[in-house]
Amino acid sequence: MSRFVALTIALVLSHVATADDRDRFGLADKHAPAGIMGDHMHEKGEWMVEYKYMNMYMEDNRRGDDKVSDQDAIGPPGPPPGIVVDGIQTNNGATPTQMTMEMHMAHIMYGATDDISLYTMLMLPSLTMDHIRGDAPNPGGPRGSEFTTHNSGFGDTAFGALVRLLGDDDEELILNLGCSVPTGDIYRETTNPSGGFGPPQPLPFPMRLGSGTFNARPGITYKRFSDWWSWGLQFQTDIPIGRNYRGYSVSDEFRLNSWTSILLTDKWALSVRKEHVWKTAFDGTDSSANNAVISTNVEEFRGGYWYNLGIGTQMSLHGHYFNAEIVPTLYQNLDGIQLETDFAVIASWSKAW
Ligand SMILES: [Cu+2]
Repeated sequence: MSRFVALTIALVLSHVATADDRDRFGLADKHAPAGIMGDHMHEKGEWMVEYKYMNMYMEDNRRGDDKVSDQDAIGPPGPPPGIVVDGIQTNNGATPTQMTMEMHMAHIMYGATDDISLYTMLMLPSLTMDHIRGDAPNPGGPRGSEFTTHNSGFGDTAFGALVRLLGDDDEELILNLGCSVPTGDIYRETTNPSGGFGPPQPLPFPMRLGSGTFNARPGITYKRFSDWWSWGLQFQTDIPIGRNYRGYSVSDEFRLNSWTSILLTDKWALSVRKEHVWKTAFDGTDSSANNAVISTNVEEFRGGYWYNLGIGTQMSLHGHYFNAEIVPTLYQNLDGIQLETDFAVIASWSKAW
């Protein structure tokens, strides 16, 4: 009997010891879901490299939170520039009908101290937009004919420092002192709208690779860890400083995220995330916006509110970390007329040493 008691005590003690020895910040939920950045620290001297991929799909136009047919998005036949419907200018020369925004990201992190991690992120966007033509003078084709534009290259480069303000065994508060530098090209021309016949036109706002400004990107993250689950809350901003050389600045952007991750095992987690996104209109006027014939050239048509849901999984496999998420947009209310966001997929591989 005493042997049984001794064995039981030994087993309980060993289990407690295991639970205590378990590095709670090193399990499958050590990073937030794939759509989140600036959420975790590295200990002094530790490096991390990550490749992250995102693809966002946008199809059909929306005015406020109402869907608009392609024909209504073009607007009634008439001379450019544009026709006002319900107080809102529509397209006239052409309308976008679909866009895919692909992004390749290279992310490097380094633990400068146990409470300060430095990071940088290189972005390679690849943007494709399909359109149909209106009835403005279109040497490229008649009303209803289609054309596609494409752009890719370096985007803006993000870097900054994450500072741990609070941290113990089960919670963390992390301040993100982030910024971006304007390495992305904001002026490229195309003759696709006119089928190669007309003069080159600058690509419109959503097809540009960067903001053209230095941006401040402060953010703050709170995380709480339990034995088999964790949750987090993050407020992250992206605010252009001044105006770019073409005379405008992109949206101020604010994101509020909350998420919960559940550990199925120490190496495999599932997550649910809710995201609110607010964007303001662009400021200033683009000196190259020679027409307002298409909604994607209008500074006032860049703002809005989006509510996204993220369903994700994180996995730790032989020192490699995988993070994937599918993010449908559940609600959106867009300023003016814009392409609506349908969903995004985000996936990453990372390794720390
Ligand atoms: Cu990291």
